[in-house]
Amino acid sequence: MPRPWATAHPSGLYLITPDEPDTARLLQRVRAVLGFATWLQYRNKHADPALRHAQASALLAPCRAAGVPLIVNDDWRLAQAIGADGAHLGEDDGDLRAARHALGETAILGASCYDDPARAQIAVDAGASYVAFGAFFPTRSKSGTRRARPELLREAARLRRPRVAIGGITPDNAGTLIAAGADLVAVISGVFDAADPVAAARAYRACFQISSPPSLPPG
Ligand code: TZP
Ligand code: MG
Repeated sequence: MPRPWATAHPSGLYLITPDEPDTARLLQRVRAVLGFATWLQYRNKHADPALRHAQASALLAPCRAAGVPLIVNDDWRLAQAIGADGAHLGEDDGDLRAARHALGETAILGASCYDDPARAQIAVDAGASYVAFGAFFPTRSKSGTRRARPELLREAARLRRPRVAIGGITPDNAGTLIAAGADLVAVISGVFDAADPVAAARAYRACFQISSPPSLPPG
């Protein structure tokens, strides 16, 4: 019996929140562009646990209203506590198997795989429903990133999981990654630091309308 997250074919803009300390302002910024997103990830590297809980919780209602799954970065326990749709874990964020067990088989569970295809295979075996690679381009949103090549996305097709590309992605460079097999492009600054975030979000979306057949092989 296939699991729902294994057969879904998400594609488009995977929007990630900026480090916004003001919750009302965060909601305002997210609401303006949420309609262009396929998924939303709550990420705030500067907030304390109480603020992270409050902000993640506050995002649930607009996400539900827009039909956009909410994924919590770094902390599957927070995702579980607020009833989010999933979690995204990096190498310092604990055990994917434990997260899968706690969140259940329908949760979206993502793994940062950086530039490492072996890590992606291990993540899938441990229950990841999607794999994320990057940074593909220079970014100011995260320090110490490892540079990934678009070929990695091609090679990762064999995992038969949605492939997320991240890192310095703009509407101008997204096409290369989509052509290489990215199902979703994950973006912070390209939307939230844009002079016109709505126009920017629309432009990412358009990249997929131009060049995106479902890229997962039937299974
Ligand atoms: N992981 C790799 S690059 C990155 C993360 C979280 C930051 C992406 O942000 P931006 O602003 O879209 O480059
Ligand atoms: Mg993390």
